[in-house]
Amino acid sequence: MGYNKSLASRTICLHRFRRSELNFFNEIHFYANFPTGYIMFTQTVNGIVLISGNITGLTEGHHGFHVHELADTREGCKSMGPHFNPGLTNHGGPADPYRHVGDLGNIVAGSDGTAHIQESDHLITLTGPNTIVGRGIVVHASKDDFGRGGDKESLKTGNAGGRVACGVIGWARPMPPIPPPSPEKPEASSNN
Ligand SMILES: [Cu+2]
Ligand SMILES: [Zn+2]
Repeated sequence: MGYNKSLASRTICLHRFRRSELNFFNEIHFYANFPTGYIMFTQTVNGIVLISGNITGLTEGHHGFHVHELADTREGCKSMGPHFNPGLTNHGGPADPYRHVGDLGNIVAGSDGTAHIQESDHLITLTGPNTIVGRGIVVHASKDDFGRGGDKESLKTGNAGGRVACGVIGWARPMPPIPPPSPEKPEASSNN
């Protein structure tokens, strides 16, 4: 990973993804593959934020990937509120001229259920009014249609479906990306 050379400051965020709504039965049923991983956000000197990490335990295919307004996990990922949208615009894709600040598009999991994330964004920041620190990062069940779905919900959420994993965005020391914990042993980290 070559991002250290472009670090503006010690501004890496670290996330722990976690299945949002567990009950006893689906906990057992999906035990070996609930979504887990870390995402690092690194702000560079030119303001671009690099996004890197791996998330395992997903279903194959596209998953909407957004910064949501709140870091509130009292009701799992549900209480993280809507997409982070300080400009009060419609939902869009990451490359669209009008979009929510939190609209980071889709991540794509392969047949092994792992999404390798290595991208950048020009709108989110780790400082100032568009800061994502203290907010939530959410992975959805379905593909984000970038507001092109032709219905009201598309302009709000991209019809990305349920929230399958989320994490609180907070400060972390600069460090190389941490390999996600083995999905075979989720009980070691499921009690905090
Ligand atoms: Cu979302
Ligand atoms: Zn959005």
